[in-house]
Amino acid sequence: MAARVTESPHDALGLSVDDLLAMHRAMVTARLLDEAAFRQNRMGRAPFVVPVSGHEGCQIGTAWPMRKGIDIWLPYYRDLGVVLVAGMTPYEVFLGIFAKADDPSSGGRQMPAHWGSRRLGIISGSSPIATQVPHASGIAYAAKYRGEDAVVACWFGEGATSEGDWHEGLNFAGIHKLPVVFVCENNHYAISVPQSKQMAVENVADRAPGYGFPGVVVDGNDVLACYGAMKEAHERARRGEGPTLIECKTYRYFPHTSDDDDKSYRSREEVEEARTHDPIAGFERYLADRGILDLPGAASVRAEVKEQIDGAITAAWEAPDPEPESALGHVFAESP
Ligand SMILES: Cc1ncc(C[n+]2csc(CCOP(=O)(O)OP(=O)(O)O)c2C)c(N)n1
Ligand SMILES: [Mg+2]
Repeated sequence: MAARVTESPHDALGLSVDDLLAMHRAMVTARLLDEAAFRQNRMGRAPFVVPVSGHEGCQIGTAWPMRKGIDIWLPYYRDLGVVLVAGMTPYEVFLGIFAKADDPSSGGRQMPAHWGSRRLGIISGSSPIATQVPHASGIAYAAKYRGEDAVVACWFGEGATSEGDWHEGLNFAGIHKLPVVFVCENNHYAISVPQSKQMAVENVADRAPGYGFPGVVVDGNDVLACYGAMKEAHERARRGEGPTLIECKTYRYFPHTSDDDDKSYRSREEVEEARTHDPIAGFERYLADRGILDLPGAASVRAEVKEQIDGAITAAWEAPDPEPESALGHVFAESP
């Protein structure tokens, strides 16, 4: 019997081998940058870091269909992978971590991981959880009103969905059929609070029909599944059919931030079990099975990325600090 040629999931999604390799590199960059940032924290050089490890599949996958220079990004603090796809460089990330003058997010004046970039269309985040959600709906309303082609994407954790801002933002987006995609990175904890103490439903996505648009659940550790869900939601938004809520089930491997001790609320066994679903290892198996990237190939990607990150750390550490006079900038009204 002749062998049947089966189409790979990435073919069906219209992704080339170059796309897959670039996605893999972005995931590895997020992971290694995360680990390096944590080391800088333990060395006393980075006061505060927010880990991404475990979320790379859902972040790279959902960010990938976004069009640079056209679409608008509203990430939350954990979205290192999202901002890397948007075009932020490891050097810029470390400028923020070290609070340097050229940090694109705030010139070193906000906490790290409060991403913002005029150049990249990333809207500055505030610290209160879910405040980016009504912002996203408002920006999407403006885009629709002006007849622009922009799609707005807004990322948040499942804890954010307990906030009033979240419900108001989704309700408004549903009423006006806005071109916005809401992406929930459900890692089952809001710092120490487990999902069961935050909501009486199993899936955040189940709430979407209550606002009049579809909600989909995807395996957040499967970068291609996340890409596929976002691609469809992005196309739907562009067709004028309104919002989508995508819920990516995932897990964070490190504590909530460098200031958290996760041993107080989850067992080591639970974390180890979650690590067996590592999004990077899973994607590397997918690539190896199809002869796209073998083990030595993956190792050399890691080596190249590590070198790039080491260079970024050295350069960012040596970059100038902000002038003391700029400390109160953007705090009080300034005379022209
Ligand atoms: C309105 C508000 N309440 C509480 C906090 C403190 N806080 C910061 S992050 C966080 C957890 C959010 O969890 P989730 O949305 O699931 O995202 P995750 O950190 O798990 O990725 C909390 C409670 C805050 N920043 N804002
Ligand atoms: Mg969470």
